[in-house]
Amino acid sequence: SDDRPAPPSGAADDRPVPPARVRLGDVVPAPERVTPVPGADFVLTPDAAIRVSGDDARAVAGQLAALLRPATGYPLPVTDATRPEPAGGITLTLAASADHGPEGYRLDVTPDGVRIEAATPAGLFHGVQTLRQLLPATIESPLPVAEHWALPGGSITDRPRFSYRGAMLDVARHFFGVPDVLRVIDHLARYKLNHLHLHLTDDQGWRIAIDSWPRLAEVGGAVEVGGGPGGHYTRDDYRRIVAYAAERHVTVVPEIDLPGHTNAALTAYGELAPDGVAPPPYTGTEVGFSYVDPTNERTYEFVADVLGEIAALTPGPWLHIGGDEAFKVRPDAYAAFVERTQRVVAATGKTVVGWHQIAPVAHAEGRVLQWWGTKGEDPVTADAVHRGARLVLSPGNHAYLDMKYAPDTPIGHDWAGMIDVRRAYDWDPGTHVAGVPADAVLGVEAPLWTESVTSRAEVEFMLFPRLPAIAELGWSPRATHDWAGFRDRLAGHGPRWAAAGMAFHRSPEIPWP
Ligand code: TNX
Repeated sequence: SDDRPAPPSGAADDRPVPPARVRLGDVVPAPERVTPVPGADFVLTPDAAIRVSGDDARAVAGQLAALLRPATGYPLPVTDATRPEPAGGITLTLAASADHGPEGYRLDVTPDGVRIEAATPAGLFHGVQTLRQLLPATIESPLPVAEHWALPGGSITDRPRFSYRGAMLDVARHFFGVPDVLRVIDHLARYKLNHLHLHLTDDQGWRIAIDSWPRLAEVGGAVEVGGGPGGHYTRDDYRRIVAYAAERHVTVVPEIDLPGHTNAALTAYGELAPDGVAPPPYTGTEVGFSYVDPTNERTYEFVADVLGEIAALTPGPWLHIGGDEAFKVRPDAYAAFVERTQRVVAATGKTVVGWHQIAPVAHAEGRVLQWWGTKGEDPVTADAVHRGARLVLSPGNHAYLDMKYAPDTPIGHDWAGMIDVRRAYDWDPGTHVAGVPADAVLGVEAPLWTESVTSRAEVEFMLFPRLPAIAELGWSPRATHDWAGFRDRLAGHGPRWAAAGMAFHRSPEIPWP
């Protein structure tokens, strides 16, 4: 499709330089402000260096170099910006005085170079993701490509609309090993998402080692939906995940689902079951049948031990206690259990998060409800918000990445309807739930439940292209919201995903090149 001559990379010759192929406004999620300057393109050449000012910028510069080296084949040394250098490189500047907020940045492309400025490493990192999208799609290739590495001239200033932008991976229904999780973190980082919620426990599997209750992972982790071998993370596995996420400015939100969704735990410790008898392992996909006994003091020892260990392993501020679909627990017993568990979380120093089923119970300082409703109103949740709760929005009929795209999608659910890309994109987190003001909305999260999702390729197929739609709702100012524009910008990402070896759904709504 491109008939412009590509000069040999970096060769100095007299031919007119072809313009950049990507437009400055093609970025996903849409930046706050984009000011193109025609004729001011920059071309990355083999002699380019990445210059840093501010010590904490060095790590981000190293990440940028690692992103650009494979496809360009250029050495891209990271050097100090105070040393005189020939023009023609990329400069990353950390300036605490810069007014871009905790995650924002400014990016300037001129014929002399690219400059990114931010007040924080997270801001610089997000600027680097933008820079990456301004290069030709072949930048995603793991092997060197002969390419004209041009970026479009102009300036971008950018910052997020919401502070919480996330995705959830259910590693309980089907287990996904550490490399798969790290790859999902890479995908979040591309689209400036900053939270990974791990659904670590459910009826079909307990996926994290707990020292004080070793059978949870050993016994409860050894199954999954469909009867496969399951698996679990050791403490070191989990530490690797949270460290890898932190390097990419992603906070891990661990979920231990209580008091329901606990069949796997009960298979390991029958003493926690209402009848004191361990049930058989469960490999089906029904919900709502299991629960830990809320009237047994031993249950609260279990809760305190497990949440204490998870809190100690988790650097982020959140601890998610589930709370959904405990259909067999009477409402008063459920409320007492959740209120006590909220206090256990507070004692660990973390802030409690729960599915919006916990809305009716007493408020706990700072608590966050993850709302997965499918209607625009929910008086019980609105009331909890008026009592102080904040919301993360995961509307089932827009943000659930386990829903099918269309009736012929080979995997996925349909209880919340079909979710094509437009449905994922066309809603406003700021006004979605009646009676919930925008300032009570912490952000958005796209959950991927995995009853029918069994491999890394299937995870990617369900995430792409819908995850970027949710990412844009979380990041971009509402004024940029525009389906036609989004569809066109998103189209250019298909070749990027292909070059990166990612699976994705070729949604017919998107004009893929
Ligand atoms: C409901 S959403 C669930 C999950 C299922 C999901 C399937 C929520 C908090 N609970 O247990 O996996 O539906 O879409």
